[in-house]
Amino acid sequence: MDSIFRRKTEEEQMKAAGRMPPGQFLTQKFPVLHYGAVPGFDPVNWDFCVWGEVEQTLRLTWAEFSQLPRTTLIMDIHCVTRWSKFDTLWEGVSIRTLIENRLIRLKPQARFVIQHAEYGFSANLPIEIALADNFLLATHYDGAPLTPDHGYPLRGVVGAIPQRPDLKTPYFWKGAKWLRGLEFSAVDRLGFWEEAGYHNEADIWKEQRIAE
Ligand SMILES: Nc1nc2c(c(=O)[nH]1)N[C@H]1C(S)=C(S)[C@@H](COP(=O)(O)O)O[C@H]1N2
Ligand SMILES: [Mo]
Repeated sequence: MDSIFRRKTEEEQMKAAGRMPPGQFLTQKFPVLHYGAVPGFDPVNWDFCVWGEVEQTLRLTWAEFSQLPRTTLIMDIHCVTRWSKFDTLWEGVSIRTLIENRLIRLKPQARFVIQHAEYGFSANLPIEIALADNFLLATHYDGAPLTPDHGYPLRGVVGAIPQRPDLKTPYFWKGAKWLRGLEFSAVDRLGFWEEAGYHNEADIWKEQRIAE
């Protein structure tokens, strides 16, 4: 009972604060959503690759990835199936850091980023969003390594930063769990859910859920 009242109260607070996109409800749980099975992780053979419109392809082992400078990020995440979770804490590596450290050197024609994950899953984003403060290559959620069903060891995450209405925010599916690589592209290419009929831009405030 207690938690039901708390949920309603918090939902009203988020609405009043302008943090609740249309058609969403607040959840205090962390639902698990994906297509297919949860892959295993083998730290010896796992790698993270960057290719496409870059000056040089990059391949990092798990040991190397774990040494990269880290960023923490608190944001609200909004799933197209209508649950929203507020003030979620993530830790990982930002693509911008990889660029600043010159591990990634973009060619000028790079305009889109396609996340490639285990089992061929992919998610596409314009480069402006993937390099913005509300996108992270996350290894940790809420101070602990990701659990296998939430994407261990690495996933993309994207959400809304309440103090940053200037940032475009897509639905949470635009972050690929079990991420293995990034492809920079001059042209846009639909990812897994986008190919299945979900909206390519997926703006949470415009309720861009399904492609027209
Ligand atoms: N690899 C992979 N990543 C994925 C998906 C998927 O099917 N496979 N689904 C997306 C969808 S639809 C959502 S809502 C979020 C859910 O993340 P969660 O299970 O951690 O809540 O993961 C996204 N990332
Ligand atoms: Mo989703």
